[in-house]
Amino acid sequence: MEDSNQWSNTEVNVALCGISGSGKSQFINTILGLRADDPGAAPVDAFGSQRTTGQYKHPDQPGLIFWDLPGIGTGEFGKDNYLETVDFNNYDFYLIFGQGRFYEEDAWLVKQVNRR
Ligand SMILES: Nc1nc2c(ncn2[C@@H]2O[C@H](COP(=O)(O)OP(=O)(O)OP(=O)(O)O)[C@@H](O)[C@H]2O)c(=O)[nH]1
Ligand SMILES: [Mg+2]
Repeated sequence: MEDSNQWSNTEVNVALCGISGSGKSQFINTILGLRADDPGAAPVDAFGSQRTTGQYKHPDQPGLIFWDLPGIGTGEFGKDNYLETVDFNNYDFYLIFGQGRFYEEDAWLVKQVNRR
């Protein structure tokens, strides 16, 4: 019989993308059961924007890895340099976070994910 837990030995890389301030880092902390000021928590910021990608392993499923990407559309990361900067091709799943309205960046991200 096939081992029904086989999936848990497989590495799954989940990219969290979306505009700055949409709650990507906060979502990771919620999944990990951390508060923003706990050690190992993803930095959450009301005003600034994140510049680097963070890697967070699920505590119970180390093969499940969340990648906290910098926000798109901050001026620093626009459509021209975002994909290369965040290694957009290198993930298995993509979660697109939106905030308030459906922006041009959201539509563009959907298109990029569909292409892959
Ligand atoms: N009310 C509310 N505020 C939230 C929620 N998620 C995040 N925030 C707040 O929104 C702000 C930005 O959250 P972050 O998680 O840092 O957003 P981000 O998408 O990681 O932003 P960048 O790293 O700049 O791309 C913080 O002040 C959070 O406390 C939510 O679900 N509800
Ligand atoms: Mg962030």
